[in-house]
Amino acid sequence: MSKPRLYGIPGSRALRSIWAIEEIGIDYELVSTHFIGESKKPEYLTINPNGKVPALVDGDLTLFESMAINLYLAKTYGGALYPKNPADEARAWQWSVWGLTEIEPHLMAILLNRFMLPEDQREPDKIAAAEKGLKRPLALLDRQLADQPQLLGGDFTIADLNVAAVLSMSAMVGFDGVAEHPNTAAWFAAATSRPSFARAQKAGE
Ligand SMILES: N[C@@H](CCC(=O)N[C@@H](CS)C(=O)NCC(=O)O)C(=O)O
Repeated sequence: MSKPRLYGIPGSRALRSIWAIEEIGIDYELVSTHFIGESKKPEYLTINPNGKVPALVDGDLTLFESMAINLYLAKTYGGALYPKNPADEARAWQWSVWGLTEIEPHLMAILLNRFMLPEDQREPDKIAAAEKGLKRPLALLDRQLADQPQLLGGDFTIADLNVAAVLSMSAMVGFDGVAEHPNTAAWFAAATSRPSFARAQKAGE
């Protein structure tokens, strides 16, 4: 079987899946696909009809959505990165969905209103509301990490990678509120210090 092909660039949500595959350490091909322009070309739309990155092709499987890609990669190739018992497996799904629904929208609101929207459409109030909105999920993360170093216990798993990957947008959007939550800050620093994260950021260079 040919090696998995991942579509995207590190400067996008594809970083999450590049990080996962780098952490797993299997051979793969990164097909550089920019989210502006390239992701809307007809040949790419046959891979991801949403016109977004990342996407994965692995043998007969074509998959979109970063979290689904990461859970698949970890389960198929990731060894200990993927929890073996059903309860921990479900907790990995829980945290992955939680990162997308409870953290990402706030970081996106900051990104849009600080950098992406035309200047006359940016609303500072929305940045303030998003920063406030992040306090509760970050406090929850902090409690989860109070008595254990990783989200599911002692070992770094795909749950940690997925949530840390979503949170890694913080630097890009200029959000420094993670530092207010010491357990979260220590966990996040450890996760993003993994060599696989640095390799993912440079992938395709
Ligand atoms: N929920 C998706 C979001 C993917 C996404 O929005 N990717 C952006 C790049 S960061 C994109 O491709 N945008 C192109 C567009 O919206 O036209 C995931 O996590 O994979």
